Amino acid sequence: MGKKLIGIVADIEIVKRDGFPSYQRIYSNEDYIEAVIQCGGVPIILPFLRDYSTVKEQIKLVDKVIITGGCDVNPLMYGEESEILSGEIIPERDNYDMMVIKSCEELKKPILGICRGVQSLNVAYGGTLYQHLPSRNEFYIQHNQKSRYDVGIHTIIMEKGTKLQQILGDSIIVNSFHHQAVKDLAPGFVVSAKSKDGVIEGIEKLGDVSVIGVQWHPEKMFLKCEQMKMLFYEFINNI
Ligand SMILES: [Mn+2]
Repeated sequence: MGKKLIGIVADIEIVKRDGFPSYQRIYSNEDYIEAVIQCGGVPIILPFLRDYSTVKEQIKLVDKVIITGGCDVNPLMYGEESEILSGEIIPERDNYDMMVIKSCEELKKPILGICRGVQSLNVAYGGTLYQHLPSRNEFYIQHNQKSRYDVGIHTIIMEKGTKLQQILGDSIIVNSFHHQAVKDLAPGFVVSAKSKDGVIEGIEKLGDVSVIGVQWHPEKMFLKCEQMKMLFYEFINNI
């Protein structure tokens, strides 16, 4: 068995520096790539495509897909208007994420959704999001952390019997760089982790093909945290 090919959804950067102002670049953060390499996979960056049949051909080339972090999912996609404190949306990324998820469903390819990735998964399968956690009094924990990216800031508790609990154990300290989160869970999914203020931090799809979403950024912690490394290792090699 050769190494698994892991598609990593790219993101778009609009250049603000001098040289080529407003020039658009497709890129991936290096930590996603490094996590895949160090956990035994072969990373392949997936640029946005606009046409579903082409996306499906693209996804046929990889074994599994990581849907990465990024800007907010367009609230119109779950039936809401953008609230004042909702963030930037990039329609090309929304369209692409949805087509990747549909392709993976049809081709039975596993997905690991990270941060925005878990939100895309939930919306793609019919769930909704909180548009801005600090607007709700019940969410008192710092989910958009002020500390360095590899610093764990809050606890999450795993639900018994979930894949996430098998990999990570009963609880773990995670970093947190999000102001949105899963609100109404998509049909066909279970919650696999929550923070102590009740924010959904992990979800997974019922069924044979592993579709797992996490709200934190394991790729920014895997060098220092063995459990985060195990999450990538198990996703790439075993589930
Ligand atoms: Mn969090």
